[in-house]
Amino acid sequence: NRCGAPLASPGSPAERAGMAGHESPMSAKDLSAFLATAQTASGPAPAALQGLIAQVAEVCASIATLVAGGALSGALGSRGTENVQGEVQKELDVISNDLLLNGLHGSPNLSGMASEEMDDIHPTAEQGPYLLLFDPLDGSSNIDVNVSIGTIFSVLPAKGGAPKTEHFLQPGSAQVAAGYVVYGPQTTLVLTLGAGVFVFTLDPASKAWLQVAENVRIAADTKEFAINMSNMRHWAQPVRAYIDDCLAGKEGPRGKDFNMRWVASMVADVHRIVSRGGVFMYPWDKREPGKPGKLRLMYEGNPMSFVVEQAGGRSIAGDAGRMLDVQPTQLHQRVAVILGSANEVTAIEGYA
Ligand code: P6P
Repeated sequence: NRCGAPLASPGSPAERAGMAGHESPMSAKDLSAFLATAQTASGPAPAALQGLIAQVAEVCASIATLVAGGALSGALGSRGTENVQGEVQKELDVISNDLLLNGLHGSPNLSGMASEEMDDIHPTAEQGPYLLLFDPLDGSSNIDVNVSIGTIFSVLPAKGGAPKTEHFLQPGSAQVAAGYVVYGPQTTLVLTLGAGVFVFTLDPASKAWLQVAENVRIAADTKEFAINMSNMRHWAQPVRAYIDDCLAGKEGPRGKDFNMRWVASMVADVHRIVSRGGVFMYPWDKREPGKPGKLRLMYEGNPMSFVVEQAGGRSIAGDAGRMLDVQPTQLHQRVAVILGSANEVTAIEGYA
C-alpha cells in the first residue's frame, strides 16, 4: 500500500464538511488496536513494546499541539542555550525533550533514554526491557518559519540492570522498533516494529492516531534527489560526479531528468521518500573533515534507516557500508547518510 493512501476516512474533515463524492469510510483502526495484533520480526509485539509505542505516540500528540500553536504556545524562538552538538537550542527543542522525558520517565517499559538534546543518558524510574533514543524535534532551523519538523525515535533492547552508556551503543540492526512523527499539514506517525511500515494520522478532532496505510513500499527507482546543493564545493568527488550526472538529465549518462527537493527537515525529506520514492543524501564534506557527516547515527541515521529498509529501500553510511551494520562507539556520533529508493542508492554506490 502506498504511504498515505487512505485505508479509511473515518469521519474525516472532508466527510464532516459534507463534501460530496466521499466514498463510505471503512472503520479506521486506531494505534492501540493496531498494536494489539502487531507483529515484530520475531512474532507478536510484546505488551511492553505495545505500551512503549503508545506512550511515545501520546507524548508526540502533545508536541503536535504545541507545534500547531506556534507563537500562541510561546514555543518559538531560541532558548539561548547550546546542546551537546554545540547547536543553539530552540524553545521547542527543549520543551519537546522535556515532554518526552517527563512522559516516559516512569514507564515500566524502559530502563533508560538518550536524546540529541542531552549530553548523557537518562536512567528511568524502572528497569524495563527497552531503551529509547530520540531526536525530540528534528529540523530546528524550520521551527520558526512554519515548515514541517518532526520527532525521530529508536527502540533498542535493554541490557538488564542499571543502564550504562555502552548499553545504548548497539548497531541499528538491533533495533526493535523505530519511527518518526512529521508535524506538518497532517501530523503523521510512521512506525516499524520490524515487520513492515505502518502510517497513522493524528485526527485533529479526536486526537486519536488512526491508521491510514500499511506495509508501505518505497519505489525502487526515482528521479528525485534531496541534498543541500550549497555544499557542492565541499563534497567528495564521487558525490559531485553523481549529482552532476543527475543534473545532466536526459542528455546525460542517466538518460532522464531529475528533480531536487531539500526541506532541511530530515523527517520531511524522508517522509516524502517513504511516500513517493527518492534519495536523501547528507554526505561527508570537507568543512569538518574529521566528522563523517552532519547527522547523528543513533537517533537519526539508524531509526530512519530501519524504516526505509522495512519499506524496501536501502540506507548506507556514505562509503562505510550498510547503515544498520555500523558499530557505534559514541552516543552522539555523526554519520554520513544516503538512503531511499534501493536502485538509486545502489547507483550512487557505483560512483565510489
Ligand atoms: P542543513 C536539521 O537541523 C537537520 O539535522 C536535519 O533534519 C536536516 O536534514 C539537516 O539538519 C539540514 O542540514 O545543513 O541543510 O541545514
